[in-house]
Amino acid sequence: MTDLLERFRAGERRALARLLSHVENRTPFGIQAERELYPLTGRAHLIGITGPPGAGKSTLVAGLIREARRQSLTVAVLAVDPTSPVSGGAVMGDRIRMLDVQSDEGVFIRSVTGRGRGGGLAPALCAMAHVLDAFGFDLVLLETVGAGQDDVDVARLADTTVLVLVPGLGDGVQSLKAGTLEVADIFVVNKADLPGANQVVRDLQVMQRLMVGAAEQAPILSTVATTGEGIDQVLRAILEHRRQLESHGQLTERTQRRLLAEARYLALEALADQLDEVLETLPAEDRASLETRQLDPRTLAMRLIERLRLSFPASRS
Ligand SMILES: Nc1nc2c(ncn2[C@@H]2O[C@H](COP(=O)(O)OP(=O)(O)OP(=O)(O)O)[C@@H](O)[C@H]2O)c(=O)[nH]1
Ligand SMILES: [Mg+2]
Repeated sequence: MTDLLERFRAGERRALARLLSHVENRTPFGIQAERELYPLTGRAHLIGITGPPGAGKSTLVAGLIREARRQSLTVAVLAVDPTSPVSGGAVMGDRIRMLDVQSDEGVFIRSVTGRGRGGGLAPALCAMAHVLDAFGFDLVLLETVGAGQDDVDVARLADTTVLVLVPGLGDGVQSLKAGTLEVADIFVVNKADLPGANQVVRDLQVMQRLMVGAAEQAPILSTVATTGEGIDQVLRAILEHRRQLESHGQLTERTQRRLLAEARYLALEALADQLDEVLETLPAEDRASLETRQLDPRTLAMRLIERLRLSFPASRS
């Protein structure tokens, strides 16, 4: 196993792939490796690409890879592929086949499924992003479908978050879930070749006047991801966003916030697991007293907290 870490440090891609699996599945070795590699992280630019199913995120990511390579930047991608094919979007692999990157050492792509993994998606993605960062990639792109709360949170785990919107979103921009717009550092209106794209841009401009925070000033860019139109501007805006954070002294604060959010996720997961264990061994009298109204749920909740054994598990399955 130490051999695997050595080969990873030597830049061997097969070692990277295997280590990612360990980290994704949270094997004891993966958890140990994460800790050992952590001091090597902090150099990569983490970029979240989020948006509704089928918005063209993967196509945009493929375009960003091409553009980044043109500038000699190395790129790793973690793509959370949809577990059901409802979106009509192709999986990352299909998009990437359009690129000629199979033999390019500067590109690494990994699909992450929502299933068959211990723990939530966000902490797994964070851990995998750390590994890619430690390996030395300049850019680490996280593609997630912005539909659930989990994904909004994933977006917060990046240095720069790009929200991809398209014409024809039902009621338009207004119908997006609360909190979705606020995570954006950059808005991309993709499928600008389709009717209604200009309306989405105008709607965003109107919304921005009502917003406070980063999204208030986020650039709004139009793209046709399938032809590559406008993608160079998206990459420029992404790189510029991080430069701005840096020059205004906000990068440190943002990074701290991001890493704290990651620690919070992990702590919450460990607590939830232990809570479930405590609940499993709950005395039958307690269940009965709840039902006979002698014990109220809040009082029981306090007792449950008292019974948590507050320690962190070595691994999780
Ligand atoms: N007309 C048009 N179609 C596009 C554009 N970009 C992407 N598409 C098409 O939209 C469909 C979905 O593209 P994907 O890149 O797979 O979208 P996605 O957001 O990654 O989808 P999920 O990962 O499933 O949420 C594909 O058929 C693309 O060819 C565009 O700019 N214009
Ligand atoms: Mg996709």
